[in-house]
Amino acid sequence: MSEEKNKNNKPANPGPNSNKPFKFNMAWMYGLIIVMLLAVFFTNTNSGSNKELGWSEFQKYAEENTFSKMAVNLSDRKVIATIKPELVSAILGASTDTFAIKNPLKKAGEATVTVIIPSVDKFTDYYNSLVLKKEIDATISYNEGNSLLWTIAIQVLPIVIIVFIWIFLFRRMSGGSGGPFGVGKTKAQLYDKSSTQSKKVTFKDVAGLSEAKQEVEEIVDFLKNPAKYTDLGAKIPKGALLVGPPGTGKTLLAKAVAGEADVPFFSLSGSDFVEMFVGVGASRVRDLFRQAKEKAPCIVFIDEIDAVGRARGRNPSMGANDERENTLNQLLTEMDGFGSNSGVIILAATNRVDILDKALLRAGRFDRQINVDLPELNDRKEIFLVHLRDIKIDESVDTEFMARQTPGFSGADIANVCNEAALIAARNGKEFVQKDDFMNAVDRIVGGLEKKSKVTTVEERRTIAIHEGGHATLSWMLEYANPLVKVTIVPRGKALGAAWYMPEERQITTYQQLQDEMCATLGGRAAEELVLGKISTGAYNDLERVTKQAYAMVVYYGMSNLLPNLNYYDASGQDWGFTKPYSDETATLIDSEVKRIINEQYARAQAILTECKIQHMALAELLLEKEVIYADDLEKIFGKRKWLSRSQEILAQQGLVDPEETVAEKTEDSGEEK
Ligand code: NHX
Ligand code: ZN
Repeated sequence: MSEEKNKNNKPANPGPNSNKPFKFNMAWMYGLIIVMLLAVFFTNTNSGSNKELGWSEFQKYAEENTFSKMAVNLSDRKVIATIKPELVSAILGASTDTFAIKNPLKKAGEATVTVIIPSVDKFTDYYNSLVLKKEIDATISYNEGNSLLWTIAIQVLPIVIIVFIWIFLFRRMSGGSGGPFGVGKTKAQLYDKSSTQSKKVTFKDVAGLSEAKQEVEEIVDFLKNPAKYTDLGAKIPKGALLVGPPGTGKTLLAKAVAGEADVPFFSLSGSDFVEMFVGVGASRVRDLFRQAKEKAPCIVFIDEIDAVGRARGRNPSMGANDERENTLNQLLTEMDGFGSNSGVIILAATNRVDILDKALLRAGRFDRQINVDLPELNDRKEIFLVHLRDIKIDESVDTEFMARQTPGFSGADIANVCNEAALIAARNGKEFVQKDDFMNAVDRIVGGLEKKSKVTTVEERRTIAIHEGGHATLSWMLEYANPLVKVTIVPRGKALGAAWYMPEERQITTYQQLQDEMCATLGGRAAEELVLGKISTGAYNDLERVTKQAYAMVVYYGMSNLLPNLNYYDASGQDWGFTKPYSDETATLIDSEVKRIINEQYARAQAILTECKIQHMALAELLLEKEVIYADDLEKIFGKRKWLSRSQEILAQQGLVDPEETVAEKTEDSGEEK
């Protein structure tokens, strides 16, 4: 299949094998299989449709003068007797004609039976006595029994054929660049002017990513007028690495480069190099670069390059990744191998630069890294505008507001939100997609499907309300905790209830912020213990998050007093296995520090909850009654927040809390929404 594609792409360059007279391909394979099947079929029918008779049964027939010929097979004590045509149906129970059809190798009107005889001598005696006694007119013939030879041949032939094919495949694999069925050919997809690409992507289709776009525009300029750079003695870069989390538009950016530069564009994924055969990956790399050089100037885009580019193992005895390492070595050589002015620019995308082999990143290979980050507020607004182009919306939809509601969303997530909102609106039979469809879509994507019908007992509901009330109380009382948006005890996805926060979009986090966040996360479990005196399994997700955070604080951020300013991050992306970068004593210390941090925050959570017991219980009651409550309901219970400053400011700024608005109005509002 891939062979055909390649041919379509480059009719000027037939493969290296096409001028050989004998071309091994699928047709040959099918031919061989059919021949073998036929052989098996005929050998089977030959013996299968012959009736086999027992010795005494045969004697009975022979004495009735049934046979016209008897052929004695000397080697395997067998006689093949030909029945007189007029008696066939009596013995075989079928007319000669149908028998002849069944066995096309036999002449019409000729039917045989086979019999195993005690021995050739005995049979000869018996025949002679029959000829003497009764008047039978069967002729007898002896043959050397080529049937034995034939059987051997049948048994040996397939093996010979298999060996033949095996040798053939091996020769092709080690020798030519093709390999059997094009295994060693690159799987790269080529897009160029001739290929009927439905829609060309340009920079206009890429929303946000202004810095990355700028970098990439330079590459386009290299391709369009290389002379401008080479005249000054500059070398054209060989490759650029697009780095960023999934869904941020790395592939889109690469496509836009190709669209703008108007040059051929090879697109493939790092995993396309990987195959179970030895040497195939390297061979594919070679083939890719050969094709690219023919098409130069052009762009080669390798998506998910970490599949091949992962750092080579440190202990060679492992040997498990040999094949991938060969592929990587070939890639490294090829990138160095072609002159820098050959006009092949390699773009690669990955979300994990830290695990890539350092040799790949050195200057002369991927000499520039372009960061494609998660979109910030203004970028998200632009992305929303792009995706809303095809959606019928009414004036209630405010992109500014939605961009604020979706911190941490990638471009792909936003596309998903828009689509989901349209689906929700359509489900409700609306003519236009409205603001609350978008809000529901965001909730849906963050939290999963709402499950109003989930059966919960009264007691469970009380536990859930107290748990969520604990989170809410703490995040209200803690200065640096994320501002609360709403609290709900309606099950959604895996969760039975949730407190929704609006995370600040900050670049760095302080120790105090981490502490307060952990304290608020532990608030659910602490509330259960304080109020109910029983704890439940439900908090495991909270505990998991807190434990990971505390571990990161100790091991990555150097934030513990006993292990200050230390970082044990391992960049290779492999598990430490037996070789942790710290001693056993340090491991014990890490464990105890993690425990200490969590215990401190848990105690703090309990202290605050005891202090605010009245408000907490009021909150739980309100939750049980209304199921969903918003930030301003909390304000009614707690009064104005002590540190309005930070969090409330953000909420007001994001339009979630309007300080002017009266409480009564807002309550109506939220009642409407649910
Ligand atoms: C269970 N679910 O697994 C039941 C059905 C303690 C009132 N047996 O902490 O819903 O126990 O503050 C993402 C988000 C699993 C993934 C939440 C995976 C929750 C959630 C377990 C509330 N809110 N726990 C919480 C909860 C549960 C769970 C999750 C997840 C509960 C708690 C889930
Ligand atoms: Zn919780």
